[in-house]
Amino acid sequence: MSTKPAILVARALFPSVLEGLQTQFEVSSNQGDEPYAPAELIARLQGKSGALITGSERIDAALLDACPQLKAVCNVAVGYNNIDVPACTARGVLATNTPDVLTETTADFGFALMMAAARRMAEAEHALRRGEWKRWSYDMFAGAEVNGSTLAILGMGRIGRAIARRGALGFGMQVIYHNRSQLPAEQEAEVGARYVDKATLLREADHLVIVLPYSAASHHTIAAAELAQMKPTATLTNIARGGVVDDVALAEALRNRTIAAAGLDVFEGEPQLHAGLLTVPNVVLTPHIASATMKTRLAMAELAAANLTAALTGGTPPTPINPEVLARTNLG
Ligand code: 8YV
Repeated sequence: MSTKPAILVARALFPSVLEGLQTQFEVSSNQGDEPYAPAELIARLQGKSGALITGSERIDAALLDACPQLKAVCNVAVGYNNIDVPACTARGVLATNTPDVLTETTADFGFALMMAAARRMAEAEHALRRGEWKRWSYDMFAGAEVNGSTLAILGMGRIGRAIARRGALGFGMQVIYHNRSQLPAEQEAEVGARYVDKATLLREADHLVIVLPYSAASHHTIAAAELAQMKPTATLTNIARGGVVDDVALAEALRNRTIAAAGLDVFEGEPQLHAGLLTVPNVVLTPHIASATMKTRLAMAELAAANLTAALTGGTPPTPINPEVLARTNLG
């Protein structure tokens, strides 16, 4: 019988990363395309010391109680609203995520999505595919100006700041932001970012980009009342989490032209989408791919594997979410 600790890899993984884990652990891995349903995840985790998971696998108190031998859950994602961190900490389970390695790639995508919404790229392409391009006109798919406009960022963490740099330094945008706390002066100075309250952010935004972590506190931070405060020419881009925006209210605001357009990579209840979003023309929709380049996805998987390996072999996990667990226990 193997003396290696047993781990579960919840989704099909890069072979190189899987092979690395197999040198240290007895690895069970999901070979299929489908994520495990919650009950199957619990069944598969029986006897496992660790798990390499994605943002789609929910780790809650009930799962942790059903898998008492679990020592570490390692997310291949920077966001970790799928993990009940206090429940992990209370049970001495280490949780880790993958910050930094995806920052620039995700910011690239957020900026591209904002530009696509502002310049009506998806709407224009769909019309072209339908054979509707017959002649030129001054206002044909005329969109909103990006260069020199006001970029409003909700959630000024690493990704928010990377988007701010793109806007300020590359496109001459004025950057305003709202965040739990104001940035240090030198970070604000880098892009000339101005801290404002939420009402000012909404009122002054030409392009609102949402990069806020999801939690009960940020649920529906943008709903009908907030959308009503925005300019009718403004765009909204969400690369954070679906629940931060009320998708029903957003679909309504797009239909009524309360705002001009939206770019959405994340949705409430994804992979299902609110039907209203599928029928309005002025929205660009992508399936949660802001971090999806092979280089970045590999870096995320490698970082998660490094966290898991360190956690179960007495090392120092590089990016723990609840490092207090390490101080209390000898996980190895
Ligand atoms: C992941 C993400 O691809 O890092 C995050 O928080 O949203 C994405 O980069 C997704 O969560 C799957 O793990």
